[in-house]
Amino acid sequence: MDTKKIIALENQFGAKNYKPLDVVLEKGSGIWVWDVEGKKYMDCLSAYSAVNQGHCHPKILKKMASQMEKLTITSRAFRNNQLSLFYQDLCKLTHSHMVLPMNSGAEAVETVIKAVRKWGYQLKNIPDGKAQIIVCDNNFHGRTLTIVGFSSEEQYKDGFGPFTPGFVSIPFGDAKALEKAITPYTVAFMVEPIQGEAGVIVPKEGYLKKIRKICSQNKVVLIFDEIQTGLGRTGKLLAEEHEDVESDVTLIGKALSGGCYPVSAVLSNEEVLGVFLPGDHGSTFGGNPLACAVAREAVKVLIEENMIENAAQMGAYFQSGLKKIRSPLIKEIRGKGLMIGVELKKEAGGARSYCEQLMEKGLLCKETHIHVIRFAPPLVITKKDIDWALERISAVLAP
Ligand code: IF1
Repeated sequence: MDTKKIIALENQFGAKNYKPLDVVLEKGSGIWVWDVEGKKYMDCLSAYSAVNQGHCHPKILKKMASQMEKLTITSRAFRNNQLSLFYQDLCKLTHSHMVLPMNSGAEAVETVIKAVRKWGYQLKNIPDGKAQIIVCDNNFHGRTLTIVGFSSEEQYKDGFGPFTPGFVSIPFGDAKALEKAITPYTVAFMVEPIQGEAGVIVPKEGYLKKIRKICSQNKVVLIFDEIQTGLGRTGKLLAEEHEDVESDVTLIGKALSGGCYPVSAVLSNEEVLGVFLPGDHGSTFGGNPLACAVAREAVKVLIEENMIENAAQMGAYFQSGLKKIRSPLIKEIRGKGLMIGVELKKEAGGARSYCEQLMEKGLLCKETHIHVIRFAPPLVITKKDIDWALERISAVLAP
């Protein structure tokens, strides 16, 4: 089937909750993907950072295939021999004390919300039903009802209420606002170290340190949602390392499986995840041996193949190249490592049409928040690849 027919079929039977670029992909390797007509593209989105290790990484695939032939799922009614090793690997790597495995990012977020509420009732003696969690304006933490309920994006909520109470939202990057918002009922502050969906918003240096201090002083659990920023994307294993800060709980997902499988995890100190008792929480697929084996290999590859250092170096190179483009359309270039946003001026008329033009030239990327083009290629990208990308980006933005 050709591109047109496939799109028609999709439009006939599929729910319309997305408006993808009209490219139909069928193959991928490293930073490259191919459409059904055989046209080759550079992937500068990485499935929203789910394939940091590059498409179809041979070592991850090999591990997945071999585990698949042995055992794929046990449920948590029984133990499996991969889960404990997954725990051990993640704890060693991130200095966490306890791990809870889930599947999607949103599930990891839901999990931590339950955990910190229970923590607040048990360890902070908050009266039943009063626990409050502070989040940030323009956050993105997923699509479940509880999560969209504390989104500041009207479309994410419109028509889907009623929502879960118990959330307060403050401006991102404003430590004083956090101090002011804390009450005796506050159990946690949840924040992305760099806001992704909001348009790659990097807070001022020192913000993470300040919020760490405020949370500690007020006995508030600090939760970093590193589902997008984590696992090398910003040039560190976790973005919190840029400011040498340790959260109480960190959420990871997406690239945790190298894009092969949905795997997420709540990484925590002993106190927070320690509140869960048998029966309090769970998931049929969470912690299954296939997920654990794939995730262990995906993390191993990230480290052994120096992808994190490469993200730091290539990110700096990509950003400096973008800054050399003399375009009247560009308002600002920002980001960390290979999480890069190019904000266009209003006169440019929105980022979407530039993404479409880049697609024509063989480069796939996606607009976020109308005016921002996001560039987030797999972390295996080289200088030569970036030069190739910059040529096309400059042809589109500075014709
Ligand atoms: C979609 C954006 C990215 C996330 C953070 C939790 C989750 C996400 C920081 C939930 C998910 C996604 C989901 C995807 C688009 C997307 C996204 F454009 F919305 F902003 F990545 F940049 N925390 N992000 O970024 O994880 O449940 O999806 O596994 O289509 O909604 P999930």
